[in-house]
Amino acid sequence: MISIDTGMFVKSLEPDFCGDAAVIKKYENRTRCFLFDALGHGEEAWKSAELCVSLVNDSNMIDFVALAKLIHNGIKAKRVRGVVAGFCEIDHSAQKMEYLAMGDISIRIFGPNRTNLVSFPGIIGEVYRTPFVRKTDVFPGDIIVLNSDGLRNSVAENEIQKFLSGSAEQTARQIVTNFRRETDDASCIVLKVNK
Ligand SMILES: [Mn+2]
Repeated sequence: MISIDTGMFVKSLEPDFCGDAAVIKKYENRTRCFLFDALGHGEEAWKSAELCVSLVNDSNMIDFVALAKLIHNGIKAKRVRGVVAGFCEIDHSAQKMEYLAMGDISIRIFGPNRTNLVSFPGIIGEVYRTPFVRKTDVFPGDIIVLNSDGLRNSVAENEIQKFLSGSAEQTARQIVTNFRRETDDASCIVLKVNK
């Protein structure tokens, strides 16, 4: 049975409104996380991000395809901006992760089993085709990092390695602080898999 140390850090470009949002939910035997980046930044992007967070909070343990569709419909109904998003769920006893990402959200696994996970093309609320959930095994030592495009996409592996020690909270904060572009909101979720 694994345990998960979780951390997140979100840094908005403008003081009052952030168009990126991160949610982590812990259950007895599962950890779920959700990262959203609404198009652009500022108040209009913030409205979309807020809607996504409230939909996640209102829908306990909903499957990810249904959640993506729910958010797609919610955005269209409220006529707010589209979002890109990444969702992960780790089953602690099965040591498996399910994930779904749409658009420019990066999900990577660092550690001995270094992998870039695949995102579906599209924008939830705008250019939407039904995605599906993918699965992967997770192992103690894995560090799962989700981030928005507010971080430089050139973030090199050896550069990021320097920030992977310490708690998940510290890692998330350091990744955002060191790699944010400063032209967009920036966000990062870190899940550290422990024995
Ligand atoms: Mn962005």
